[in-house]
Amino acid sequence: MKLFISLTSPFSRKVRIAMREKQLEAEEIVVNPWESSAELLAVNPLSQVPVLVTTDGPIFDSCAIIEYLEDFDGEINLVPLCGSRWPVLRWMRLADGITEACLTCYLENKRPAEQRNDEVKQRQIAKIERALQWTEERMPDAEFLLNERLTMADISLGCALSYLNLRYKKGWRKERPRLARWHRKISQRPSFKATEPVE
Ligand SMILES: N[C@@H](CCC(=O)N[C@@H](CS)C(=O)NCC(=O)O)C(=O)O
Repeated sequence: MKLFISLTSPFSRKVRIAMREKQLEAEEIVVNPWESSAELLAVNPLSQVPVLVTTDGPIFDSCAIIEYLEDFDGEINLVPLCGSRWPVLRWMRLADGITEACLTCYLENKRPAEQRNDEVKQRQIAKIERALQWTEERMPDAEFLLNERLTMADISLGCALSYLNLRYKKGWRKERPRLARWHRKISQRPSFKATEPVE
């Protein structure tokens, strides 16, 4: 399998960590999705990463790729089929929502000053702040968010928080000690260490 990624993309990182945790291998191809190279467009007309190229064709969108991988290898399961399935999916979507809001702010900040829309930015910041508060209030003392083992809930939230470290100027750690402690710990896993965002 081939995995098209960018080294700062939090969505790519979710898949890279999941593959390492599942002990699955893929050749990682680093691209800049904003450049829309012919190589990337050949596998994803949306010009986005991640894309997993499989014998079933290219699969894009990190959540669809995770589903594919769960189907491909059910041995190390990261999205349970029953039990905590819905809580895992809720955490996954919450974490992706934080990431999407932060990405929107980042893109807004990259526009020329006279074109930036402060209303758009403030709305995204409010989402991030509310979601972080929601999370802080629900952080367990345990190593993992659900069950006694790693799930996509942990991977998605860990990637979202690392992305905030990279792009969210306001910072988030000071007022959320439980979340900061949990993030420090999960970031020690080899799969997280091997995929830290690189500019
Ligand atoms: N929902 C998609 C989002 C993927 C995404 O937004 N990727 C960004 C990089 S972090 C990208 O490729 N952006 C380029 C573009 O949207 O043109 C997923 O979960 O994979």
